[in-house]
Amino acid sequence: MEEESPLTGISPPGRIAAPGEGIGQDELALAARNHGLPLEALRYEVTPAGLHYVLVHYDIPDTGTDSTPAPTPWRLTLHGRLRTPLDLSLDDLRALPSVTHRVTMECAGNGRARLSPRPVSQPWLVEAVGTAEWTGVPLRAVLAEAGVTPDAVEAVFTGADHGVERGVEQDYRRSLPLPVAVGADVLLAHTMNGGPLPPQHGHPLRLVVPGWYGMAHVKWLRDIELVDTAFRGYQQATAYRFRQSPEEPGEPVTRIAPRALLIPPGFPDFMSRTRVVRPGPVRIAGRAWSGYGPVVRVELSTDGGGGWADAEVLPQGGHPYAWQGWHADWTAVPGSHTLLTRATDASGRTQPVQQPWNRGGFGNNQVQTVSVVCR
Ligand SMILES: Nc1nc2c(c(=O)[nH]1)N[C@H]1C(S)=C(S)[C@@H](COP(=O)(O)O)O[C@H]1N2
Ligand SMILES: [Mo]
Repeated sequence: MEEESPLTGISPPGRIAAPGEGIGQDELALAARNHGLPLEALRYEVTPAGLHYVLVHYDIPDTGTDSTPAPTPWRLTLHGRLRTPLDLSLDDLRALPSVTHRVTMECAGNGRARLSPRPVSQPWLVEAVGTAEWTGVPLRAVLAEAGVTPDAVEAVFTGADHGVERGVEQDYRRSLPLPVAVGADVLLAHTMNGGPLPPQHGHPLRLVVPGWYGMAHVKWLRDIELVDTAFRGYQQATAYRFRQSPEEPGEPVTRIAPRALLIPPGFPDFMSRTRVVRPGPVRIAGRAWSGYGPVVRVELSTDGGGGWADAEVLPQGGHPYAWQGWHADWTAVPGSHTLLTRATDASGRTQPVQQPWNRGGFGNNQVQTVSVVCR
């Protein structure tokens, strides 16, 4: 594995915004590159690929598209603690038996921009989510072919993208504990929603780790190394840890905390995004998901969190890693209203009304609030 070499003076250390400090040009530049799911697109059970949220740390690497071949043919290498290292082409992978999983993916930084004080990074509100049908080869089948040796403890996944982050030059690289990597549903995905992966979603191959936050789903996947000690790279040991202070090692970010989102009803005001609805019955619908099992309860508040009523939650319908639809009926009366929704999953995890603050702004599943004017 390549060394991560320190570099100074390029990107500032992780920073917390001062009280009242607005979104800066640096955050705006990230937000303009990395788009969220327009909330009205929650109407689609499977998100059309172009509406799925996008998060790219560095640049989209030149791995070609379906119609434009890459400058160098793409290969996937598997090496390290394996009996038989493998070097596979896309055709090799496409020739293997494939499966399809419908997976809701969410960025671990979703909700970050709502935190106070705000960790300065990609400033998501609540929209860093999408659901796609990923088709590919189960990773465990390829690992079985290569023969993992008994001393292997983790699999390290490397993307074709390269950049520098807080002074550390690196390829985007993340690991999974071996028991997770050989889980039945972890995929080497070459197909998204029935077509080739779009460039921004990892063309031609990405890892899909159902139930885990987005950072684990390594895009433009070119290398898998089986290692006998825990990987300590930047995206594992420095980033994606739950920490209150920069000194502590922190806990790793792994599975997706529960969240419900509602499709903002009525029509929006252009700048404030405040919704306008007419008096009378309004159906409120949305989606809810968790990386810890099915969502068993969704509640809606139409008075800013004073009272909560149960919504009807649709069953998972054979897709254990996809969001579930829900709906509730509301009778709107003239005036201003604040809608809130929260999900509870089968493990008993739910969403806080108050923010769960940490330095990286990870896993913030504080409830969504939507301002509505009825007129
Ligand atoms: N190689 C590589 N893989 C990556 C990233 C990246 O920057 N480079 N970003 C990760 C993060 S933080 C997220 S949230 C998801 C986003 O996947 P999407 O853009 O397909 O929605 O990809 C993950 N995989
Ligand atoms: Mo992310």
